[in-house]
Amino acid sequence: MSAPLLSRVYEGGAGAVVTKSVGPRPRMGHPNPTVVAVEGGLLNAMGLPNPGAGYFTGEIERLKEAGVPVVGSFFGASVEEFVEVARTLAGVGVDALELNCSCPNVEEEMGLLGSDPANVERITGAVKEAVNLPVFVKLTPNVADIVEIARAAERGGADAITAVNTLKALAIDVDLRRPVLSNTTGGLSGPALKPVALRCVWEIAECVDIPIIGVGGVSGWRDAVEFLLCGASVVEIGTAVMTRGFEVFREVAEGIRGYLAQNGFKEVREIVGLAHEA
Ligand code: RRO
Repeated sequence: MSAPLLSRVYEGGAGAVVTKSVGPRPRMGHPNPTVVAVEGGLLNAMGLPNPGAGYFTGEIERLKEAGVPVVGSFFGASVEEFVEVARTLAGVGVDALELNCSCPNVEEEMGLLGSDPANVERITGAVKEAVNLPVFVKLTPNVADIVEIARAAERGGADAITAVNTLKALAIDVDLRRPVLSNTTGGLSGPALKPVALRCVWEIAECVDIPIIGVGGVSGWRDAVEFLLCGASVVEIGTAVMTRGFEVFREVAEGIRGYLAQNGFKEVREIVGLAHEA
């Protein structure tokens, strides 16, 4: 997303914006079709298209000039690449970094770095050492035990866990008798992902002490409150921007405020994790 689009997210009521993930070099991404609507959400196999961190810095500078809090999402294929991109983004003043080791659409090229706890700990540790910024580690739900990965990120020094990236999935075209996406599989986002994401946040909240950023199928304030009650301190919204427009951020923020007031709470933090209490 470009600076003008991300500015509209901020003007729509978001507290901060998260960029599309950038890597060390420009990438075309996968050939079309890369996105398809499915029941309950979207399947994407974008394949990490991005202009490269060097080019993207201009977009971040424009956002910072406009006073927008920016979380720079980034990826690499090795520890060295993660560190290189983190340094580049830190150099142009992002407020925090989201370390994306969980894209489901580039496994053949990069493997799924985020499904190996040792990798996650090593990459997180190296990035934390290289930059003086909060680092959020975004996890994949495509693992048997997400808690093991969350613990590894915490050991590596992560300041928060972002849970979760998309769920690996497939759509078939019955007329073509082929998978719809050129990449065959894609990542499922939107309402269909929400129960999986909530379960992940729930499990992580029981086992780690750092804050959790909930993401996956938030399209209204009730969804956001569900994530907060499960243990998330903040939520991110992605797919709902396509269905609800940029106003979704203000609607969700106002809805949370209304829920707190009606139920006698003053601050969001009072309801974080409340569903775990007996
Ligand atoms: O670009 C993508 O294919 C992509 C990424 Br980087 C990601 O983190 N999650 C996703 O569903 N798609």
